[in-house]
Amino acid sequence: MSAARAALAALIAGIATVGAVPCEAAVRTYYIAADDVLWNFAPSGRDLIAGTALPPVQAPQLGWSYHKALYRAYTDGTFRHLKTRGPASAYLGVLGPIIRAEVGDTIVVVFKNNTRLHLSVYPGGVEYGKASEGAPYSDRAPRSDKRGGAVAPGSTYTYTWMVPERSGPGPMDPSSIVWMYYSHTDDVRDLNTGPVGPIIITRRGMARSDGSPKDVDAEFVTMFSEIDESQSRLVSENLAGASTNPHHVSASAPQFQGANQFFTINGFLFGNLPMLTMTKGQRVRWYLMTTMSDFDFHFPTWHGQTVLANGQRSNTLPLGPGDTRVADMVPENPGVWMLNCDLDIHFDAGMTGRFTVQP
Ligand SMILES: [Cu+2]
Repeated sequence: MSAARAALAALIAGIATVGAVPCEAAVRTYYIAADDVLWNFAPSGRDLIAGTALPPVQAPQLGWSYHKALYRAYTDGTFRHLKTRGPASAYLGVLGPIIRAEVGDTIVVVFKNNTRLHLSVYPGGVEYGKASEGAPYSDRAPRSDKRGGAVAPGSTYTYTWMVPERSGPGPMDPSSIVWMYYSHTDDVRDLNTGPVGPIIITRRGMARSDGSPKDVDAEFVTMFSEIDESQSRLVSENLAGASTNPHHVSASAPQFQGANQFFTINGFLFGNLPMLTMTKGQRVRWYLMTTMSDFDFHFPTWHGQTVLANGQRSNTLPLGPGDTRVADMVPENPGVWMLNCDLDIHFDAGMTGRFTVQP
């Protein structure tokens, strides 16, 4: 074979290889800590939907601020520098950082537990071995694989998750889908304590270098969640704190549970969700999540626009406990519009936010 023909053969072989593996698989590493954060459900002190003061705090409601254990992103494995959230991401609220990957990638989460509780990071949808499941239960796994299910206070643990085809969008899905990650050490109480975040997986060949889908201009993640502070693992801190319990409420007070349950969007009440801003004609993708309480039946409703979900047109979508959904919108109608849960009791309880469509 002549040198020229050999070079041509090598070139053709190279093209074939590139064709079979269109994108190089990436290892995406995230440094995420659980931190004790004093969280205010309505930081403006106002009902921004009604344009009035907040409803009065009625005992035995503690108030509007509670200690929560929240996932937060750090710049590196020293966990000295918190990654600050810009104004455009402030709406994520109680949600942990968005973990992204393209099908074929590997996700590494270095988790530091800065709280006094044993916590974990359990991921929905992706592929993991027992050492990276983040959920402790009787499963015949060796002791050496159990530490990730309940990471001790002050400890660091590394989870490795793979993203095979079955973790990415299905045939009817758009180019990216959402899963949840959350602490599964004490499943029910952990979610009321706080640590939860989104995992966005983009179809192979459809991701930008940061993992976001190429065919979308703006993405918003909203979690419609009942947060029951009476079931939080930090309830004793909240009862003991002068700033969280100024009126010295007792946990044995009648109606304590009902008075400290909140129906929130990303942990915000009464329109305090920071304004979501998009532009007319943009390709906007909404990722919707719920937590798993007995009352986590929600009906996200967009005013002024419509969405496409699984090829069907709607302006309201049903979500049951633990659901995740994706809805695509091309906003056409400029203005300030409400995003709310359409269930009456949740709407009345402040499960409302707003978004702006710029002309
Ligand atoms: Cu609702």
